Amino acid sequence: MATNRTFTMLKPDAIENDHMGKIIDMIIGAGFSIKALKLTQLTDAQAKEFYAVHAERPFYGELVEYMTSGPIVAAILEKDNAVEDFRTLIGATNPADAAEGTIRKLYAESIGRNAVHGSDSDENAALEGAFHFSAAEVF
Ligand code: IDP
Ligand code: MG
Repeated sequence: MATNRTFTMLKPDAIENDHMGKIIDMIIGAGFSIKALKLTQLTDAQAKEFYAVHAERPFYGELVEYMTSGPIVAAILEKDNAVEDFRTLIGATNPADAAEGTIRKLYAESIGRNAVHGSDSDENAALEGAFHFSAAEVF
């Protein structure tokens, strides 16, 4: 398993608010290289499966509705220490708690509509990347 890759989604609010280019620029500027990239929209079934770990949480329905509400950008990113460094770059889940200069501090609307996803482990990065991309789409 590649330990130097992570998976991200630019969420519907980021695309809707025209932050796609600025966020991708920040990601590349922070030293990540893009190994797969697509603009797509999650189906209800895909969003439910992707966030199945949160199925019992009170915000699950809201989360699935939001994540299917418009297009997202999905991407696989490569860098040394990719998972941890990307979580640092995006900041805390709630933008109110996110450090200055992080993607969520700059661009997230709220704890729910928080602009960007980042995998939380190497194992989940590999699973999430494979969920969104076929082998031929990954470089
Ligand atoms: P993370 O994205 O920082 O890893 P998680 O706890 O894994 O945060 O939650 C997944 C996603 O669920 C969050 O990014 C956010 O969009 C949504 N979410 C988390 N907590 C809440 C909440 O309290 N209210 C509404 N949505 C939430
Ligand atoms: Mg998470």
